[in-house]
Amino acid sequence: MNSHTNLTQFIIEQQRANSQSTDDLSGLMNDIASACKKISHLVNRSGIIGIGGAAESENVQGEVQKELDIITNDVMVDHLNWTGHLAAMASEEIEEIIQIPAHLPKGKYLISFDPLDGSSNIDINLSVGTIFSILRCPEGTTEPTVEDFKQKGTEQVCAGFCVYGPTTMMILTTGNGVDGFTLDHDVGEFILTHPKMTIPEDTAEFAINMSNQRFWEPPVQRYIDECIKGVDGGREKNFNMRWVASMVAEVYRVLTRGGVFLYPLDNKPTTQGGKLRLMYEASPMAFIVEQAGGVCSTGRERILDIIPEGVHQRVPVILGSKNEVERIISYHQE
Ligand code: AHM
Ligand code: MG
Repeated sequence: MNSHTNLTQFIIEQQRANSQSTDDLSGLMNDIASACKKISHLVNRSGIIGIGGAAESENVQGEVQKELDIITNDVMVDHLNWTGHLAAMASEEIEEIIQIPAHLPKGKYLISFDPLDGSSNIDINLSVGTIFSILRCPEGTTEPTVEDFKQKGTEQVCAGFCVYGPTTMMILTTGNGVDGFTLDHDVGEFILTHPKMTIPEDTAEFAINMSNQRFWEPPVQRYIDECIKGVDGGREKNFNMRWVASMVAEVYRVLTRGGVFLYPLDNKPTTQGGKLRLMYEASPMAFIVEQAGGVCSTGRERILDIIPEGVHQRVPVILGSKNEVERIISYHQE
């Protein structure tokens, strides 16, 4: 492949190389790419067309929605519900499963998505993104329920995210490595610019919301304390810190230059089990991170091995460069 391979060509070539892959999955990935192009356009023009503010509603998590949370959710639904590739959808913004309207054909896949992750960053012009995870709908199921979505992350057939930053980028995996595409706005195509992305095994950069420090558990307290002390605290190097408060931007950074990203369990939302959502944040990111050679864990178990309890379930997330994440896991085991 040359550097001008576009996403459609890439998907078709992957499908030809993989007997498991089908026209349906290729079609669905193209539908998602179309939705993300539309969202990129809306995010870019949100200030001009006056859709960058808060909405007068809360989502299922009780979080205040932004106008763009609602609009981008509608874009995803409108692009995905009529093409015949999906049996049902789940969105961060909607409490119930989203069914395919009865008059439209149904397909063999289920999708979970966060239409606009990091939307608290919209009004300060920082990166936001769309995250998605695709599962097979159990065979013979014509009316999917929440139960059909409760599959381990290892069952994902495709996961990806689009980050709307200085450039719009789509990052994808179908279990055959991780590839990155840049949106060429002039021609409206995603171009393969970052083939076979890999996460360096070592890093000297961590990302965590330090304002939660007093709420963390001892293993995370210990790890971050050691990073901050650097060579003066027993580590062989000094560490740098980043926190964008936008998971898509953080995972993209980890994919390009390594690092660890933590949104750990803390004693603030212990009853919720963490902040980030399993099905449409942690699980797709875990698939991508593992496919790029990294590790993704709650500290106590591999994210991809969790059997979901519900579509909006929250989990602690620790992901990134292998050797650092394994160190954090070992602190949880001591
Ligand atoms: P959201 O889906 O409501 O945008 O929340 C998820 C985001 C993540 O992108 C990010 O890692 C985290 O929330 C930031 O949280 P905090 O503001 O507590 O630092
Ligand atoms: Mg989110």
